[in-house]
Amino acid sequence: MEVGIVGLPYSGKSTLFRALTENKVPVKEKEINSGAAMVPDERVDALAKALNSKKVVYASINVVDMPGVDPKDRKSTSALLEGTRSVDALIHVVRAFENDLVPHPLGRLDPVEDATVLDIELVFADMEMAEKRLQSKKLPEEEKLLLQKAQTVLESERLLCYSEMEEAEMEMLRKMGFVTARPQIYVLNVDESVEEGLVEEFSDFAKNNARPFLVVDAELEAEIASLDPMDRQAFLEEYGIEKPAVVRLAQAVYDLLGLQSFLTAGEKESRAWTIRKGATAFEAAGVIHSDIARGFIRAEVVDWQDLIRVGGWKEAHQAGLVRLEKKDYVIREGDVLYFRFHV
Ligand SMILES: Nc1nc2c(ncn2[C@@H]2O[C@H](COP(=O)(O)OP(=O)(O)O)[C@@H](O)[C@H]2O)c(=O)[nH]1
Ligand SMILES: [Mg+2]
Repeated sequence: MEVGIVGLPYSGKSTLFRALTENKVPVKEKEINSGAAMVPDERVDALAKALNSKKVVYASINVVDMPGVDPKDRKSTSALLEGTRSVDALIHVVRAFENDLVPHPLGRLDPVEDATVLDIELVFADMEMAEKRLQSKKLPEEEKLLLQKAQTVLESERLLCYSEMEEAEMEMLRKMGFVTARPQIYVLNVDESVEEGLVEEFSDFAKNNARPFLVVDAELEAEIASLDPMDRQAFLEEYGIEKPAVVRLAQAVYDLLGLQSFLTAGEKESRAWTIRKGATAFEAAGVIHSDIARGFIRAEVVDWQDLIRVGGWKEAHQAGLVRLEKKDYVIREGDVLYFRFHV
């Protein structure tokens, strides 16, 4: 899974990227930065402790930090498109902090207006792409009709994803690289001096636009993310942050894209994996390895809390807590799976 961070220049995109990737990826200002964000998961930690796992592996999300879209410099949008080709969703960062050292590119603080300006820039970028594609000589009729339909939406200054386009059409447009065919999550980047009215106004705006919305202090979270993991919790608590941005954002992305996690646990490692909601045990096996899916016999399934309570697989079997499920079993959030397979 991959998400792309978009926004106006100096909204805090790279700062959020640093927070999400724990400052482990060097950031270049005018380039596309890409790296993995590990999603801390207390269930995995607890499983690893209970089962003495040698390794802990969290689910990860690939994050792409895009150069800022400058409304005064249209050329930058083509660079942006390059980075968004493969992403499943966009994190739309909106500036809500004052900082005299880094002036706002439009010289004022107005998150709602900024979000609207950026959306229009994305619409322009997609219009350009639609025009370019329509110029191609050997365009199949079906594709031409789809592109014209997309053009009509874009010309009315609407984003493809929030229009009457159907999901199958959207899927094709995403494959072609249209940036507005990707769903968005707003991140309002605040600092501690932000006025409540500003947050409320933006919250209403997000609701009206049917987009999930998080308030993040990116700079503070980037600083906390550079601390030793053991020290982070205390700082988060001190600043009244219940969960780090990466956890909140991952949850929002999962909800937005209809994803969930399943777990595996043993002596070797305890681990969280990402899968779509409604996925079967067979699909889960395939996420781990194609051989496990191919040779699938049965999945042993136990709830993570049950497994921790009894202390291991053997004990869980003895207590009758482990179910044997077939290929078509539908995975539930919190399931710990062990696959029996034969290749
Ligand atoms: N005061 C303040 N400064 C911030 C905050 N977030 C980012 N900045 C600063 O704003 C500048 C631009 O941030 P950056 O992440 O590079 O923005 P980008 O252009 O969107 O990638 C940097 O100097 C950051 O330190 C914030 O919440 N408060
Ligand atoms: Mg940047």
